[in-house]
Amino acid sequence: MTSDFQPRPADRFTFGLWTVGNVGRDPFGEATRPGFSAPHIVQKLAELGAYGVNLHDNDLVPIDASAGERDRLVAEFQQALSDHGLVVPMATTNLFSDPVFKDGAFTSADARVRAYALQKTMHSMDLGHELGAQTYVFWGGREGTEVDASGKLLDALAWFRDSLNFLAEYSQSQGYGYRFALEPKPNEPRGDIFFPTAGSMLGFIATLDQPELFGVNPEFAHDTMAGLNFAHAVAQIIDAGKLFHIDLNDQKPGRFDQDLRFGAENLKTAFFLVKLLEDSGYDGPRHFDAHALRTEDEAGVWAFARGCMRTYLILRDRARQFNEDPEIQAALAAYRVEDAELSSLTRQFSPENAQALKNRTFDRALLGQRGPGLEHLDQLTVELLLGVR
Ligand code: DIG
Ligand code: MN
Ligand code: MN
Repeated sequence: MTSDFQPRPADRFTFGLWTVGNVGRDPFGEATRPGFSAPHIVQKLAELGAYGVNLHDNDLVPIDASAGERDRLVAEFQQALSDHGLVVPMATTNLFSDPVFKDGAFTSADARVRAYALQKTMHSMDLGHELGAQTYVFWGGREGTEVDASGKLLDALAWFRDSLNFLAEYSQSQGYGYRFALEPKPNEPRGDIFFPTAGSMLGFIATLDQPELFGVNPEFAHDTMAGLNFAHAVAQIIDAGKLFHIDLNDQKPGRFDQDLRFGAENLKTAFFLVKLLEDSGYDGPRHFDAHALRTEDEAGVWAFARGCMRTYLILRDRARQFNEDPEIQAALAAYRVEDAELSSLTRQFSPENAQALKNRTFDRALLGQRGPGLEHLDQLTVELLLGVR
């Protein structure tokens, strides 16, 4: 059956209001396209086959909006969601745009800023709950330093921990039932951001009061910026049972965070990531935290959004082909060598197993001569991705 690669809500593709609403501004230039209203974004994403839309508080409600303005904007957004059948799986707080957060929010050296960040986040959690969000993301864009003489490297970790413990209790006291997803990034906008990689977040979660409420929201571009293999990072997060959400996009290694269209740069890594998500049974949203190139107009924005989803679907179909390809599966079977007797000794420790293993003779030279067939397997994979298998 040839798939039409037409995105459908069942595929669970989501975009943030800030992604397709990106106006093309960058550190060296002004906006190149108009912003869109939240209802317009909802309508267009629904037409493209998306499942949902995510937001920071201030993507929908300006930071200085009156209570009446807030309620009007929320009502209009909810009406559009209802009219077009989109949901809001995830919400988060903008703790990075306003100058008050210029030296951090939860990790600011100013206790008043840390307290204000907690207040702003509680209001944002209230909004997210009102919109039906079940996952709450923390991306600490300003939680970092340019000057380590600040002396807060350990204090910052403690302040961040205290804030997350406080907000987890707030969610429980309100009956919100949030699961929290921590998003790592190595740098930008800060010179160094605390908790730079997925591994950093996994280690930190274990130090929280209620670690079961916390997972990771890894982003393709962020681990790639750090020179890491994103599929490896996601595998470790899945192994830990902590893939609570995921930000998909693309990135040219060694550059600033480009938030490129999914599959625009690293097709092979994108393929192995999609295969990992699908083979592992990940059933969360496939969120594209990306934006159209600054060169694009509105038509380019929607071509970008459609491209993110189509590429995911095409790679998902290639993963199916990979799993059904007899030659690839034969190469994979040949790659692994099983030995029932040795496995019985190594599977479970016992003094007897240890002694038997110590007494065992291994032909190290023979073992070292074995060719695993990885060149053959990788070429088959490349040919599958190039569409000649
Ligand atoms: C940047 O990658 C961050 C912000 O866009 C947002 O807070 C988070 C949620 O996707 N990703
Ligand atoms: Mn990013
Ligand atoms: Mn992100």
